[in-house]
Amino acid sequence: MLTEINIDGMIGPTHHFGGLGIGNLASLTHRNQVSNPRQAALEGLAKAKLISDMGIPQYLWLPPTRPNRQLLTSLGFRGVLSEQILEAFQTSPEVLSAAFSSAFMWAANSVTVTPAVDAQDNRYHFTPANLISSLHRASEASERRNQIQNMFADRDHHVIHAPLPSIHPLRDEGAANHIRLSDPSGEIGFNVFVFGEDSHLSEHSRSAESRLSDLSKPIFMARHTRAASEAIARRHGLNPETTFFLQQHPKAISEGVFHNDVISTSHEGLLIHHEDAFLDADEELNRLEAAFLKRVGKPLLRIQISKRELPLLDTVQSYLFNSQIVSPKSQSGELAVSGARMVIVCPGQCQAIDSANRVLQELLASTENPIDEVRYVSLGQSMAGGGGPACLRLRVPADERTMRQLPEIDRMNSRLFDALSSVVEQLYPAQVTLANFTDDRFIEHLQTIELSLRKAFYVAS
Ligand code: SUG
Repeated sequence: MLTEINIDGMIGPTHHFGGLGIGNLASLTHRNQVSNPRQAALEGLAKAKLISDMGIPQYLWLPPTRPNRQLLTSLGFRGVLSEQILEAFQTSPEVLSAAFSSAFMWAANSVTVTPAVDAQDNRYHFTPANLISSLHRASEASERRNQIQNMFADRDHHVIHAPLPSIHPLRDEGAANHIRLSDPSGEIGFNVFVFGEDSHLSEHSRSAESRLSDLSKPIFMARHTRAASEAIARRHGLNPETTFFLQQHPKAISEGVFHNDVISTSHEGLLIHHEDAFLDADEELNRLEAAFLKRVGKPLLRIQISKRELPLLDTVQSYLFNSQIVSPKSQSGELAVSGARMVIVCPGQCQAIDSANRVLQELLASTENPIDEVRYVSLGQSMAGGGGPACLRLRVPADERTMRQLPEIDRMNSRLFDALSSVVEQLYPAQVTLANFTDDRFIEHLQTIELSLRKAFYVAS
């Protein structure tokens, strides 16, 4: 029996609106607006606590150090830190924004993980996402690799790969574009990789005709390639019979669906996706359904939401598909007190947008799916950067051996929640724009916050 654990990236004190998210309409719209890191972090903690209170083991990753001085230096900004910052502010504000990025909070982009039961070598495999589509996220790869190595430290059981090579045809955005479906025990798994671009490793290997006929390109650069997904499936040693590759619909990318988890969601044997999520996917979806039926003995529950029910615009504005579907557990691992088999944790926006609200009410009313309850969470600050509940978390299907070695200190509980909330309330700034980063006192204060957060983990454990 595998246990789904969630790991959230704690939102950092430099959370701001840099407008750097490629194809991400919320990020582009909020560019340069005043952010509120305090509210952002409290909202993120409250969401993680809600999941933990439903009996789902919930872990947290601390924010990495900001500013990322190495990035400033590598791009040629010289002098002491304050000089580097000032020059970047005056000449390349996007670089300054990248060096202060809090985008690590969207942990769904951290890594692709597959459990031991899926692999030929019977080991866990982790590939930290290279995130090379954007400057502000690419340096997360090495930071994340360290965090994953520390958290999954059983070297005989957990293989932590290097991120894929940093070349354009191998763009990888991690678990946001990976779906693992399974039977209720989690032991029989099906890995579905979703890519935005059907790229070739070398432009030369494409025929001239295929290049000329490629008129279906989205208006935004697709952030994830087929070549990246295939490389991950290969290095993780996955069984081709239970591994699937789907292409994101270019139309959806053009309308602001920059990751698959903005247009499809899944949990165990349930897959909910929009009609426009995938391009020419019938054959691969049929293969998936047939493989699921054969191995699990029950059909995959696949629910397709039409664009009549939920237009693409409302899909992107409500982030309905970025909801987290969870199976609540009581302390003893049984069904939680509310009796709900599955709970869908949705962004508050889903309540306000009529079409999304109707889709949710229909899902709840239908007896054909196990979703019995909806919980709305307020994540205004994260949503303004294009990240809903599911973006903020990485799911790992953990086996008993993994559960035993996970560091207790990183696990969310009431004590840790109180300790971190208190640091955030007392020390996190409530208003941030790029100009704040040029203030030396602000930079010093960031160090105080970093130390206080670390201390909170130790005190609470
Ligand atoms: O990569 N936003 C992130 C949001 C990531 C959402 N994750 C998932 N869908 N899983 C991104 O676009 C905004 C940064 C800014 O506004 O400068 C940002 O990076």
